[in-house]
Amino acid sequence: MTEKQKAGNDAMPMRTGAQLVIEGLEQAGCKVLFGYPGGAIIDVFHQIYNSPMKFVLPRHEQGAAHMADAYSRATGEVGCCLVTSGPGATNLVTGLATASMDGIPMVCITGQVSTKVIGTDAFQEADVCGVTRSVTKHNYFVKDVDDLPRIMFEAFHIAKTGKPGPVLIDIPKDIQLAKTAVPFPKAFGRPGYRPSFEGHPKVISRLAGLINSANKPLLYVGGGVISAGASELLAELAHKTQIPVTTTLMGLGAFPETDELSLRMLGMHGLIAANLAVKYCDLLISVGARFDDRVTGKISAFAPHARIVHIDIDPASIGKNVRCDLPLVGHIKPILEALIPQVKEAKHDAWLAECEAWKIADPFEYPLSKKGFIMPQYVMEQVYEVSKGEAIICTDVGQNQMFAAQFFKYTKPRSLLTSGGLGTMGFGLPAAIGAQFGRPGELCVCVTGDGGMQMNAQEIVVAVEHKLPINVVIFNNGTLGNVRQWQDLFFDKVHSATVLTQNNRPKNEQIIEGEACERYLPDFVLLAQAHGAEARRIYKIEDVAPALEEAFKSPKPWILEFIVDPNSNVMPIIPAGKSVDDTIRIM
Ligand SMILES: Cc1ncc(C[n+]2csc(CCOP(=O)(O)OP(=O)(O)O)c2C)c(N)n1
Repeated sequence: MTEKQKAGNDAMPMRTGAQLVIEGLEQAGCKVLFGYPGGAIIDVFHQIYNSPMKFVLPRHEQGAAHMADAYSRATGEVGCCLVTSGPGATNLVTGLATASMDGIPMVCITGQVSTKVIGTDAFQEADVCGVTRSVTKHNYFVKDVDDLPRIMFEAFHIAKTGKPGPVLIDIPKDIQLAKTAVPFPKAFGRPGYRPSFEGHPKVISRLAGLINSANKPLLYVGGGVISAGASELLAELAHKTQIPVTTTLMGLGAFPETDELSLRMLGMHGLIAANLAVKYCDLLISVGARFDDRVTGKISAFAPHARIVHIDIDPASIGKNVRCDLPLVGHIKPILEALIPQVKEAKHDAWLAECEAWKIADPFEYPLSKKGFIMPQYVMEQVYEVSKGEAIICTDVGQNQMFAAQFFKYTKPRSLLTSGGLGTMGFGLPAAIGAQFGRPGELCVCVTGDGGMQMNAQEIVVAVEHKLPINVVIFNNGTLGNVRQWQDLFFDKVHSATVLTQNNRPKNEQIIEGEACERYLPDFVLLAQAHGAEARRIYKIEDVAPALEEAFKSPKPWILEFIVDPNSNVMPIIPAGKSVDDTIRIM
């Protein structure tokens, strides 16, 4: 039976492709749609007008992608966006790559020029499927309107099952105008796509045996635990077996950092205790993490005494970077449900005492500013204190991201939204907006740098338009701090292209003595006010907490620009490709 015959049986009314896009989004449960219009998608936008979905107009398609991505990270639902052909679609690329690297489910719809002019270099034509192939989990080019109901349905299924990721649907204009009576399918019908769900029972039993006989076991937890909704089960496993837990940047919040078993974040800027635990453990159980280079450093020195177990939904990630003694492919939830009854209650007192001693010896710490500046780490500690640890922290990329990871203790999943894999500067502000749409009423804080803030600053107005009470904390250190730090450490202190300003500080304050007076940064307070947001610049340590208190209480969007020590560094650091033995501590 053809699709058209099926349609006849179900007696569906004729609908245009444009109507089907909106219907498909609604049926899939999309509540907030982020997008930007244009000629090749105008027919779909015409249909939005009467839809119950909330539509948000970011001021750049990159903003739309990050908002939809963060909406998904904050809620666990699929993030959706809708843009036009050509530049509208190519502007999505960074957002798609960001979501793809971190396994975030999204459905993005792009308009395309009409099928009859494809390949003629028509106005605003771009090979969007070609361009986005490697940064999406899957993409579709719709050639026949009859296929559209199935494609809309499948896209959501593919985005959120297996290892989640972004799916793109490219729809030519004539297909948006064409009509069909084909109904939406009721079930997914592609036999070739069957991500494994239950882990293999024999492998789960072998893992239980390894856990029961280990002396120095360690749980190494990634963002997969959060996307699987398996945090509670993970805590149950850790508590029953008394296994310490370290998380990746993406895994922060999967296990409470306030728990005695927590060794907090591992890796390049992780807690030394976590990296030492990896070095000395005899069983490393990776749950939903992918052994990326920021975690492993020198691979030959990574967990040298341990059997390595890798639990992941994505078979392609097993053994990709690091040898694996026991692979366990499947959804983390059913795997942990099957594993927990098979493991014995244990104590590991000596091992935990060893870990505790490392924690006490080397906590995350920072020096006081030599010139009396505010330290960015102090601001982050105050964000934690003033919010009482109850906030959704959305970061940019750079030192600010690492300070947010080190000086805020994450206790709940989906409380740190950050671009872990791609490391996308400009993610923080649109992410805070997307997250606030997903979780209205919760305190939402964007932590960013003076460089990253300039990458998507146009989105401030979206927070103003929608009266979102987001708070933006800018660390103004006058440099692209993270790169400047590497230049200081590894490039003879030559600050090539990393200095944004020499002085953003009041002339009458002692702390600027001897500094030049040029400013190549916007005045962030004026910039925020120009967009209609509340804003304030903070120079003094004693003003940090009151400024945060005022902003956090306010129902309006607030931009706080903290003038921080230009020389502050993220410590400790394991230089790229090195091991914990090469850790550099305080500088
Ligand atoms: C889009 C993008 N371009 C370049 C980089 C490389 N990069 C990583 S951190 C960094 C500096 C960030 O500076 P800033 O936003 O001021 O934050 P800070 O490190 O000072 O906290 C740069 C340029 C990146 N991560 N993303």
